[in-house]
Amino acid sequence: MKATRLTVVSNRLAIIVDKNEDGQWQIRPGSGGLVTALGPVLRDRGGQWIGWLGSNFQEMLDEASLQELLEQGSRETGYSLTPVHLTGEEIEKYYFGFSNEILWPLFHDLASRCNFDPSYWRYYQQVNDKFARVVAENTLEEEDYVWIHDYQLILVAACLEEMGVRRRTGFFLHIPFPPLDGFIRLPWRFQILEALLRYDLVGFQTVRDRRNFMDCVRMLIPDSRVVGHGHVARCLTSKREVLVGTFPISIDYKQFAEFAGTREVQDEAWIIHANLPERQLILGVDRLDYTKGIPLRLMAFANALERYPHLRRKASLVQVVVPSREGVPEYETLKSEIEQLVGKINGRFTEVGWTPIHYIYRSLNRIELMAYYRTCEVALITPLKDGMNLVAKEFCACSIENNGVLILSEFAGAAAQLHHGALMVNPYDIEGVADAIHQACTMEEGERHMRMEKLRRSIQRYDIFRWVNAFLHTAVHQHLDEFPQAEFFVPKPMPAEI
Ligand code: GDG
Repeated sequence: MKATRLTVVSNRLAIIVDKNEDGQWQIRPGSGGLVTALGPVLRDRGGQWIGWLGSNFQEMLDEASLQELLEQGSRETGYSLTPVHLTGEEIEKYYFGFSNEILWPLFHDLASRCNFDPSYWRYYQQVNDKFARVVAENTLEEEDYVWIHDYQLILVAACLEEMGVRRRTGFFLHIPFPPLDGFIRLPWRFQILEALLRYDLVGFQTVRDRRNFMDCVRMLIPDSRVVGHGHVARCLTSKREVLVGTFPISIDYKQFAEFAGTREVQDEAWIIHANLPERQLILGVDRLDYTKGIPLRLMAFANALERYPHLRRKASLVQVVVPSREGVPEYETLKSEIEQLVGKINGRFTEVGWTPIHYIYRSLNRIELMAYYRTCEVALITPLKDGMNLVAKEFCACSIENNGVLILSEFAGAAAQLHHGALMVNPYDIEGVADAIHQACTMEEGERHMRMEKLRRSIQRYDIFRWVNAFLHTAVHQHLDEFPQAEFFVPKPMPAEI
């Protein structure tokens, strides 16, 4: 039977609720990789997005006002917004604890940063169960395809099954899946693996992630077998059969390329270059996170200025750091480390009329971000590990004159697709990255064009719609177009005891 509605479930809803300058509550679009990717997919499709609002709004807003804001959000986004309310303690232990102090570092191969606090697990189970109950209340077996996203919600299908609720479910992991010798350290390794095997389809960003997952299943789940090759394989266990696929996520290429060509972006781009004249601009854009490799990147830029003095006055790094997980001590330490490095490097190299690093610590609005993509000659994207990295793809989509150069870490998921046109680097190799910076800044126009054309063609071909269609086709033999537009429905309020 065909599914007639797509229900997306993720930790956060794709919107931010906060107060405007006049102290009035407002609703506005969120940011981050998941929102960029899934917004265009659900837009105007009458689907549903279930997620946490990002703060404890029940205590600040009455139910009717919140409902009104969500309905306004639904009208603006084109899909229904169904909130899951979390308590302060749940946010602390499920979100900051289990998700971000255990799964996030472990899955990014940084096990030494994990805090395996045993109390976190119970909250992870409790919140996943809460999400499952909201899913059960707001979906129907025949109508909905329930697509669950990312590491915070691995247990949802298992919770639904334990509640005796049958739904068609798929799971997509946006972050990497670690190799066996990393994963095996997780005290809850069997529970996590078995929970992933309760979905009908599990999707990963890259072949490497899927291979890591299969290795773990083979080693840790007795009597399991993997059958088939290609981008989707079947994983057979004594209890069930699960499809396991590779689906590299992408962006709405057309929207980025068109927006980059608009007058407003062009004007903003002109202002940036007019204020930083006669130099090449190298761009870094990252959420504040230790996986993004920002300190090593700054050291690589300093190394380039040291070893290639002709780059001085001729190149500046614009490093945008978007605040993330504020208040977490580890992230505060990282912020200080970055700021000290920026100060040190600028102190060492600045000359009259030239500052080597322009450091921006805030979220840019869409026009500003597009203008930086459009106008910067080089993008320097050097995560230590990344599920995909959409910034790399966005930069290329916005390089509409085909003259940008992409420097990309071998450890970003995007490397598998973009390695033909990008300058590939090992982010731990400071001199290697410095050499790539020099190569990018001195590259002939012909080579820039040739490389960027290749990159843009590939991203245009494998855009976000191709990603969603590949996933849905594997899951329910349907394309996105086959999910008919529907009227919004009003989600049921959560029962008070949840
Ligand atoms: C996770 C995985 C995977 C950035 N600065 C601003 C801003 N952004 C937007 C970008 C981009 C998104 O945030 C960042 O996406 P990434 O993919 O680079 O990274 P994560 O947020 O860590 O995403 C990642 C992704 O999920 C999708 O599967 O690729 O590997 O870690 O879209 O445009 N947006 C605005 N202002 C900014 O200053 N408005």
